[in-house]
Amino acid sequence: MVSPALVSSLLLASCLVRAQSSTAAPRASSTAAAASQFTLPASVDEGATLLPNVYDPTAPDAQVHCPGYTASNVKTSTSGVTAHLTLAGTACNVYGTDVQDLDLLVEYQTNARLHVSIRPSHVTSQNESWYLLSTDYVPAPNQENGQTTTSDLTFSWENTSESGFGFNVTRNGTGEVLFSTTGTKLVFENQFIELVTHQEEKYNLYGLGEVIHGLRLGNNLTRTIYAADVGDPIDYNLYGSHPFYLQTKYFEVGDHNRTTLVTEPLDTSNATSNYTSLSHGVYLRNAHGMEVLLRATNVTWRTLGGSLDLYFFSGPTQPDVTQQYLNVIGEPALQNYWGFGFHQCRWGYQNWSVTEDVVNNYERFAIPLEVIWNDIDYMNHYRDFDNDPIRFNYSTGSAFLKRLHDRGQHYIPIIDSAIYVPNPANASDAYQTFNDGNDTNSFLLNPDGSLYIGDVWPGLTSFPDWSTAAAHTWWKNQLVAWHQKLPVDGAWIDMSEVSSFCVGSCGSGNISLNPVHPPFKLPGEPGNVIYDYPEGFNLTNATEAASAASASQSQAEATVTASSTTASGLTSSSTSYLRTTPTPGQRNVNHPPYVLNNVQGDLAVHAVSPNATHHNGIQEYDVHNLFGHQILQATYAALVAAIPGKRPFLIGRSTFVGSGTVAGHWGGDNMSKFYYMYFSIPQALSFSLFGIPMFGVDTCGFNGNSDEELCNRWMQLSAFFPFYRNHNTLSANSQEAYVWSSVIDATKTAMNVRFQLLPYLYTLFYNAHTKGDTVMRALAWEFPNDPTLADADRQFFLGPSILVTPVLTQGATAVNGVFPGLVEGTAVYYDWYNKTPVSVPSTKNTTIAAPLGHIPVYIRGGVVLATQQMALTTRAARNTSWSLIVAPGVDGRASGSLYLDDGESLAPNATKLVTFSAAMGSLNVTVSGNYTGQDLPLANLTILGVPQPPPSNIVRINGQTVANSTYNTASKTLFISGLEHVLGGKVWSANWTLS
Ligand code: MIG
Repeated sequence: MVSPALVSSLLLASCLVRAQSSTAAPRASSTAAAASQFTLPASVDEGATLLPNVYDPTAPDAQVHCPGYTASNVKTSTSGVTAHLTLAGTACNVYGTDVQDLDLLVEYQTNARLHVSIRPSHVTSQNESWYLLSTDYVPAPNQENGQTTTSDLTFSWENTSESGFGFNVTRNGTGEVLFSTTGTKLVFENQFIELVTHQEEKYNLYGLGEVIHGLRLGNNLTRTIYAADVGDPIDYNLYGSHPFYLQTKYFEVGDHNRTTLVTEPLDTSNATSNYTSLSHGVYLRNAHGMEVLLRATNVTWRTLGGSLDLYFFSGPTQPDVTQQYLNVIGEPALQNYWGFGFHQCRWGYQNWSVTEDVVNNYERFAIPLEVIWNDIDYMNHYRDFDNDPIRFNYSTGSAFLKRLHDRGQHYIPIIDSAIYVPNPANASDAYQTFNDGNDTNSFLLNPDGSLYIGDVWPGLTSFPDWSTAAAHTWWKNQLVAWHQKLPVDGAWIDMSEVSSFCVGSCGSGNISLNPVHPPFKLPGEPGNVIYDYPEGFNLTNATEAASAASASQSQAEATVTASSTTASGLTSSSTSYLRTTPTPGQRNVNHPPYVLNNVQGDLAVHAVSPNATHHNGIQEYDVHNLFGHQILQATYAALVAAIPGKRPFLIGRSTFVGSGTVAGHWGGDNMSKFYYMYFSIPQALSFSLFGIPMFGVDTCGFNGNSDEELCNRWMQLSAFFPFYRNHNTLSANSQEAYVWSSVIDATKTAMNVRFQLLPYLYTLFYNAHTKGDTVMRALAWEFPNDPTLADADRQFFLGPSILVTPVLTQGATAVNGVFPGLVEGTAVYYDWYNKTPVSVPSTKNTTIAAPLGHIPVYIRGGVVLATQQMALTTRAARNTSWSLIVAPGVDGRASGSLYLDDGESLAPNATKLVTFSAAMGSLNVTVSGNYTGQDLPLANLTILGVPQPPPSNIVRINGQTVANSTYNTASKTLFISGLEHVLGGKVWSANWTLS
């Protein structure tokens, strides 16, 4: 096994090369940098050497050592159960101090939602309240109309002499056991909770994010949940925390007892529709660092604190589970229409004119660009709410933003989570944002009540304390005041895990050194040049690849020499690990006895230390995973204050349960590699389950250089993700869509589809916001009766009706994919581009031609799509005339809906809902609502899959002849144009019927 500490140092090294102690390095992106800046030594960010518990052969097994609990005083009511749990023997104190007495509360909250809470009896809101996750931070749903007699689920329990108290959650009707702890011991300590559950072999779990992994989590994975600032390592903890899973069980039809689970890999060529599935969801409402151990026949939950606050959702389908979950945690925010336009960003647009050049280049090449972004380059020495006075001054910027706004374009800046602490010895270093926060007690503290000082880009920094109302007000005031100087259109929140580049409060005695340089080199600084390219770059760009490879080799040798003095011993067999043992009644928050498999090792590495203290007394240890969520909530409120009445555009890196109610998310620091392009799909689908549909990744890749082929494929793939942004790291080669001519064409081709589908995408978000529907969907969710789709994550549906089958590998000219239901005769598909029905293949897995520049996209039959046309901005696109595509399903019918409003008001005063239903040669359009802003002409209508020309080509609307139809024998489409004048050129102004 590779040492985890080494893994994390390698991960860091992929982007950030550690600087040697005390050598001054120039600032990569600030021309105003002080030449003689102090560089923090690399050692400031080195924590204790720890061996994760899951890899520690000497770690005690709590199931062996601990006594479990005994239930007593059990009371049953019509809506639930209460009981007392008492430690069933001598305390084991294995990774903390055992809690003697627990309260069990079981609530049948609704017929689909069961709540099981186990918490210490002695805890109150005053006394060790950290055991309970405050509803101020994360809502907890209440008892509604559920009853034991009508519930879909049943809770049962037992006391055994072997293991004490255990419980089962069973699905009524089928009798399936969904969750079972019986025969295992409950362990409940002040720094460690363990709940072991039984699973059938080859169980299908999804969710438990954030992680870079295939969609189906598999049966041998440790899912650590602890917010981490790290560049997208595979299978480790990452930025966000989502302790929720979806489980799907497949059965054979006719197996009414649901006794035989379908788990074997099935022969995909002849799978028939003789299967069915049932899904349920489990949510652990706990914000502590935790681990979910997925093993062959067990799933074990371990947390570093809090309580067991479990919610079970009965489904029985994935859409049901997601709706039930989002009903508890909050449905996703309705997005601005313009947020669905194309976004260009990079780290390294050094000033306003470089930034505006990018905008102009997009225009020059006639590629739509909706939003231009700036990274930390714009800041005055990396200080929030403070622009560099020379490179990004306010007057030039305001004039630029006015030009953008006049053209219907927008501007989004990054905002970092840490706040610079000015050097008290230097009056010219004054920073009002810090002073205001400090004066209002808005920052995190050391345990002794002094200011906690860490390190991020600007140097030594403080961190907002979101537990205080004052911090929210201060943050809002800062953003509002800054917005008056520069009318930005939204915010991009970074480093919110919350990141700090030194272990502990490293700056308390060192403020007079500020501003200091981080303890590593930024990309592009001497000794940290990017030589990495996508897979296959040596095949397509041999000469450039060869020189990059030799340069990269010499850099690697230099780096090894430079770091050997500090990194020695990391892999040596004599490594001594820090192991802590519990002290009765006390917690060790910096080094808890149970060691998570944290990607950064020590909990304080690249993060604010667990013993940082909030003004309400709570330690960071207990709320670490919430910082990223709370800064999004604070920023959402601040944006509403700065831009009244408008929906905030907000993207965050660290998210928690419920963040989708205020923000979207990007996938973080991926690499310019084909395999990261693949991972964007399971990452997006997981965020569908988490209720954060406004998701996209750094298109063309963040770390490393991109290339023409990868960027070509990726610009096309991301066009089908809700959040569509190209973003790049500092000093990597440019990768805007106009850099390569084939990418220009490929981008326009895919954007053309995206723009036509914008009204559909917007309607999907409306349904997500109002009902908890998903936007990007796994094939398994749309075809729950096909077990072969259980791990399908190289294709996806956008909503129910658009199937995307992208090329994800280098050098390919074709892609393998499935058309779910096509062979079985339960679905039909039409090629997006030529609208031709897809012919039924002889095998399920089909090879689809996909030369560079072509992304296969299909319409799944059964839908009526209302489309508009591509324009350079969504504002212009919203004013183009409409088209309708009628794509019949296997039964010859099609239906659809269209939601319209002004696209930006928080509470629109007028909306419109249009519904379509088509069958037997006629289409009914029903309109409700008062919004008239998109009552524009209908240009044409295309009916797909028409087997032969209709007997008459006369087209009537509301009985009146209006046009003729044209039949195309090759594509089997019926095309009707010349409809511009129907309904006076206002197609959604009234109901109508076409025949
Ligand atoms: O890792 O602000 O994920 O998108 O460009 C450096 C600089 C800090 C991390 C973000 C990335 C952003 C970068 N930031």
